[in-house]
Amino acid sequence: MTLHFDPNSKASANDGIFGLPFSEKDSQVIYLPIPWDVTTSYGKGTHKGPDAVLKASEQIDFFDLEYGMAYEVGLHMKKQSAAIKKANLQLRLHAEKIMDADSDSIKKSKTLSASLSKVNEGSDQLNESIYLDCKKILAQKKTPIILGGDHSVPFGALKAYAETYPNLGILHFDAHSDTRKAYMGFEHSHASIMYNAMTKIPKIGKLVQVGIRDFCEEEYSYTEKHNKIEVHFDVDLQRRKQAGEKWLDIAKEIVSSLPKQIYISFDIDGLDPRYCPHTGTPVPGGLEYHEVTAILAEIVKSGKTIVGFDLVEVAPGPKGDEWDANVGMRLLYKMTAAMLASQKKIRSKL
Ligand SMILES: [Mn+2]
Repeated sequence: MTLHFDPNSKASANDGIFGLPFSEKDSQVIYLPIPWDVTTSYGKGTHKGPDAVLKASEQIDFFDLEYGMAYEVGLHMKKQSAAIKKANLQLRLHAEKIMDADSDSIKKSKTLSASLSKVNEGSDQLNESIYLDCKKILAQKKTPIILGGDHSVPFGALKAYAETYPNLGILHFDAHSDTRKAYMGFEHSHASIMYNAMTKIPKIGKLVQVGIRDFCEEEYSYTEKHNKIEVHFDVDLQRRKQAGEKWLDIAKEIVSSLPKQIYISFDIDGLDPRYCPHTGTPVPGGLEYHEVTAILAEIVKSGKTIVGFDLVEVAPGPKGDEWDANVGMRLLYKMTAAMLASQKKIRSKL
């Protein structure tokens, strides 16, 4: 393939993600930007994440010491859907009314109940459209990557991947357990993604959570009792490090608990909040960037395959502050590279 750009010079996001000129047809990896944060309860702005990551992506240096030149297989980001953007803004207004009310008044008020139904129906529609998009791309033997948006958006992708890869393992990086049955009446909120995945997608083989440090008692007992869920709580990981255990050994243990085929669902707030100060619900503690990349490298070395992933909850700071988006786009590129290396589509240097 002829590339009309110089990988050694600065890229421009006007050409495409990471400044790459690939069309969808010429690409192996298709990023789906989803500007959606309807049920985000605390910080808002993650619907602006995909744009911010795209803009920041012109800062990338393609050469990666661990994985070489990952871009060569073709990386392409689709255009954002205007319909999703519009639905997000409209449904947010309904969701805000619900968030301001208590559960009794929602039940009693017809307007509020109608608003809640609208939000739930809108979420179902989003899930269905992402599911169909992912199925289509997977059928072409390509890899759809969801770029959120809040953590409700990958549900359709999880379903499509679980149908494609039997006994799929989900590796979930997050500060939050995300296993609430429903959050404020929202059936598909960012706080329920893994509950929904494990109850509504029975084909998922296992869920391994890493960095978890914010959850309610109900979530704790749900994950403790569930025989397909394994949780590596942040406090336990920290304690083991403090006692002198090597992170590499911990990383190997995490990888060994996963099935052969792995989908990564990455909430940026799994990282220490200094990497993502503007994300919706930051929590102190969390993973170092290099602790994450060590886990990725261990997956590649283990011979297991990262079949796909998502990156969610990246939210840009005020104008001029590119830090959150910068970390997000580097993680996006790193995960893409590790995934392609694990699929043997590029040659790993590990
Ligand atoms: Mn989270």
